[in-house]
Amino acid sequence: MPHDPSFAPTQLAARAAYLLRGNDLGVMTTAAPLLYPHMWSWDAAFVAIGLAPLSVERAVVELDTLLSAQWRNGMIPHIVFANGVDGYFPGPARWACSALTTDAPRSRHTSGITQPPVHAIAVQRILDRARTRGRSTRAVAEAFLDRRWSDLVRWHRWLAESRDPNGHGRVTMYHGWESGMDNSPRWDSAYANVIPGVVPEYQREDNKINTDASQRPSDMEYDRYLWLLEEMKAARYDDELLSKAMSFAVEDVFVSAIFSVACQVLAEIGEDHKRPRADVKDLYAWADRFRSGVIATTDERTGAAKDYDLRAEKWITTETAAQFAPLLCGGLPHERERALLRLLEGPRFCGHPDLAYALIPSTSPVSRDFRPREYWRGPVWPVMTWLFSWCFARRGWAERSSTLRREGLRQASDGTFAEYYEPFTGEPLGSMQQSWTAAAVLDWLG
Ligand code: 9WN
Repeated sequence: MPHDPSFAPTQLAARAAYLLRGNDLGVMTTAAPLLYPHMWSWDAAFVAIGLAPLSVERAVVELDTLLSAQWRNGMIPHIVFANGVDGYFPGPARWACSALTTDAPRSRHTSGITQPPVHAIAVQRILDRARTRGRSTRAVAEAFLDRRWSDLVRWHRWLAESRDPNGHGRVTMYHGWESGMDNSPRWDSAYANVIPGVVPEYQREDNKINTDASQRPSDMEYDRYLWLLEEMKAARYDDELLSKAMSFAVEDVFVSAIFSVACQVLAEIGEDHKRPRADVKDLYAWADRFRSGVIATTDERTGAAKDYDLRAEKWITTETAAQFAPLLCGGLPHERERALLRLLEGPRFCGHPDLAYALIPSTSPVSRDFRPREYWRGPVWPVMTWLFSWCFARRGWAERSSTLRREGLRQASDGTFAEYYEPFTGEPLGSMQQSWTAAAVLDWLG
């Protein structure tokens, strides 16, 4: 009989736990050992979800570290830099946050942009795990909530106010990195209108670590990424100035759906744990506003969601996983929701006959933008599988949720814990030993 190279669940969970231990710097877990040697915001939330079944105490430390780098205006920055660690560009010197704004923390170096707000989901998972433990562990989770509740609400308030100043119910992003889906075809047209001025000289680090150029964004894309940093620095990271000055400004429908879910989750936690009524009320109101904002973008026939380019004043229609944003937060009329589920499960996405696993590719294999190896332009990202699977369970779609979990685990059973996978061959790509991939596996098996 041929040898099956895949790991059994207990072995896989043990390896995932070992990986997180290896990436642990003490109070923060690097997103990946070589490519990403610092703490990333949404990675940290997923890491906390993976740590929770191992140690609620350690999971709480992860979120505490992240929140201790929160900006004065409420923003959670997309990177919290590990002290004295080099090897990632752009690093603290290039961002220059604390030199440019008093909003940035003094005690930690951070980047000057944000990332998707999945943190309330992590808090929920920590509380879920704590409930199954002894009194002292439950007390650790409760104390965390006491300590950090107002910071979490402040974070959500910043997104609702500073990043949706006109009350559209959609979160505005000033950099593709803020979406977490850096080079998704979703952003191609908006980036085409970014004309880089003089970008101070720079050396990429990522392509020294991942030397296969077909797996990472191009140099042309990097020039734009770095130019946007210069625009932000010129505006001293000031929320109001950014909204006028940035040449890239998009309403991100996927982040908006995540935000709606996160507000709902946090409001429910607030109710359960007797937090201030005014906070809970605001959170429910934001959950509703952003759900409506997502639904307003959807196609009447298919239910597919769109992003909006504020600079070009144009809707952005692409065939990517972000089309399914309404499935995360709900709110579509019944028939339209069924149509969107058919799109998800049909041949343009999970039902494509050539897929190695029935999982959601970042870009549809039938789209002309599809590149099977190129980062957010095609590969399957395990952390996305986890997010959809968790949201589907919450929506009451147990079978859909467990199908994603089962397929996600089959994919991960190669034991590489890759950042992303080639959809047809199942080849692991990007960084190996990626923390959030291990975290997804631990939550599924925990
Ligand atoms: C830029 C850490 C991060 C993820 C993002 C992913 C990638 C960074 C990069 O890695 O982005 O933030 O250098 O490519 O796109 O979602 O949080 O894992």
